[in-house]
Amino acid sequence: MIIKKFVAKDFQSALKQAKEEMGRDAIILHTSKVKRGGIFSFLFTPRVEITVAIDDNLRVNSDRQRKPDPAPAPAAVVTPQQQPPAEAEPEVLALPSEQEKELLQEMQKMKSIISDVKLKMYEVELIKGMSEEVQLFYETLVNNQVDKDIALKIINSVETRLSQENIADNDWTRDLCLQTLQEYINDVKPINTQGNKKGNLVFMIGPTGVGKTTTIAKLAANMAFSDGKDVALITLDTYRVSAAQQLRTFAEIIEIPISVVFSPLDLASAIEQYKDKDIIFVDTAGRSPYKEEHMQELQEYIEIAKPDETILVLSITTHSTDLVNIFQRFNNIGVDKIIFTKLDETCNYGRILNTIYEIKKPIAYLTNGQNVPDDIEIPDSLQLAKMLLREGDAS
Ligand SMILES: Nc1nc2c(ncn2[C@@H]2O[C@H](COP(=O)(O)OP(=O)(O)OP(=O)(O)O)[C@@H](O)[C@H]2O)c(=O)[nH]1
Ligand SMILES: [Mg+2]
Repeated sequence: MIIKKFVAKDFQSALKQAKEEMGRDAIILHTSKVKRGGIFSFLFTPRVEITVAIDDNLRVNSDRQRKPDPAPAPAAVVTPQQQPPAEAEPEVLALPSEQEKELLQEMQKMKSIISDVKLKMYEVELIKGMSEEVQLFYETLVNNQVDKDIALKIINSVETRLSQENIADNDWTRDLCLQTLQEYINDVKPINTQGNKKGNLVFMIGPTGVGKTTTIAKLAANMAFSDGKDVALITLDTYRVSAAQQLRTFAEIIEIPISVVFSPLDLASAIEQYKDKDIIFVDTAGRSPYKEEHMQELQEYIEIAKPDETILVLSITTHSTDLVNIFQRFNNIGVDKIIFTKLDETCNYGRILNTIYEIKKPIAYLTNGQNVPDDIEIPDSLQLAKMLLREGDAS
């Protein structure tokens, strides 16, 4: 950040000097009138002082863009009495870093306010010509926490199709809305249990408490009982005694084998032991995506195991931007599919759309309650679209 003061006879001249010196992106921090001191001060009209700041990076850019200075104007002839006081050299001030930080924060706030206003103007401009039905549809999406820019894209596409087909029918509009929404959320890929391949290895990863272990229990029970598959479990969650015990007790009840693994080497031999099973679920300890050592450890296990599928479990109770951030961290290890859990705890299904729109990964399952094995389903894109229009729920 560079901060300078400019003094001139009036505001316009001071501003002109500042823009020439600092570039067009400079921001005025302060304006004041200054008087010369001394016994003859009454002879001089007050001058204007402006304090101007610019981000160093912006300055470099605007310096590059700036055209060469025009040739100086011929000097006016002045008598000694009219001689203005000598222009002070622009003074470079070093602000204390705390003040600088506050200033930057203020500038960032202003930037975000400006971009909100721009989005609002775009929003108003775009939807004002649309039919009432489509506007209502937009409001429903936004109330359902669909990000405004995504909702605008969707209604724009609905409106274009409506005008192409030239039909102003309410049912038709609704169907077109559902159809358009479905196109955004139609990538659904449950775990592949078809075919004769044995030893299908599925890793379940994700932050703490999102429902990884519960989801594995639901899937293992359904696959063993409803689909007649041969299932085995491996747990890497040895951090809490209760965690491994939770899955071990469950495995004993439904009579499927389980191994508790303490090292990457143990994992390799557990996988070898279960290579003839149809499917092997690996439960991992909830890990903070922001702790490098947690991610490295998980990566080590994944490199050894080379899973067929790595599924990231995300709770829909988490905010959309956090969901995307969490995905990005775990995706450094490699994520194939997503399971969204806890749909029973919110009606703001918009987070599913926001996340999928950003990360572009298939959804494997949705879970909507604590009951094992019932509260899990393969998503149906029409049902999801209806949920986004608040015409249905997750149960
Ligand atoms: N309401 C609701 N609760 C759920 C759902 N899935 C799991 N839970 C609950 O969430 C809590 C945590 O579930 P776990 O399966 O232990 O979560 P986890 O991801 O294995 O947790 P860690 O191993 O500690 O990281 C439990 O109380 C579960 O009953 C769901 O779909 N809806
Ligand atoms: Mg767990």
